[in-house]
Amino acid sequence: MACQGRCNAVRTVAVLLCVMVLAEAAAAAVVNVGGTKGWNLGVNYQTWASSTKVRPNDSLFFKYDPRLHNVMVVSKADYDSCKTTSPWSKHTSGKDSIKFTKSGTYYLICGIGTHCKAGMKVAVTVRW
Ligand SMILES: *[C@@H]1O[C@H](CO)[C@@H](O)[C@H](O)[C@H]1NC(C)=O
Ligand SMILES: [Cu+2]
Repeated sequence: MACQGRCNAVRTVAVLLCVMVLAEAAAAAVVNVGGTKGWNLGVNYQTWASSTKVRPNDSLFFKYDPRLHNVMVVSKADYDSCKTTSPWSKHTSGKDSIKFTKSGTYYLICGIGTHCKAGMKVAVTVRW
C-alpha cells in the first residue's frame, strides 16, 4: 500500500467537509413571507402559511415598505385580538430576517393602524 495514513486522513477531512456542507444546507433556508407579494395588505397569509414549510433556524424574510408597515412578534392572545402594545419584538427595517430556533407556532402581525385586523397577520408553525 502506497499511502495508508495520509490517504485516510485526507478522506476523513473530505467526508467531514461534505457532512458540514450538507448540514448547513439543511439548517438555513430563507423563507420569503408572502412569497413574491411580500408583507402587505391584501395577501392571504393563512393560505401562504399552510403551503410553506418552515424549519428551526430558517430565516423568515419580511419585505415591505417601512413607511407603511412593520413586523411584531406577539403572543397568541395578542395575535387573536390584534393588540400591538406589548410585542415580544418589533422590526421596522422593511427587510427583516426573523429566526426561530425552536419548534413551535409563532405569531406575527403588522402593528400599523388596523392592518392586523385587515389580515396582515401570520401564524407560522416551525417544525422539522
Ligand atoms: C439553531 O441556532 C442556534 C443558535 O445559532 C443553535 O444553538 C442551534 O443548535 C440551532 N438549531 C438547529 C436545529 O440547527
Ligand atoms: Cu401594515
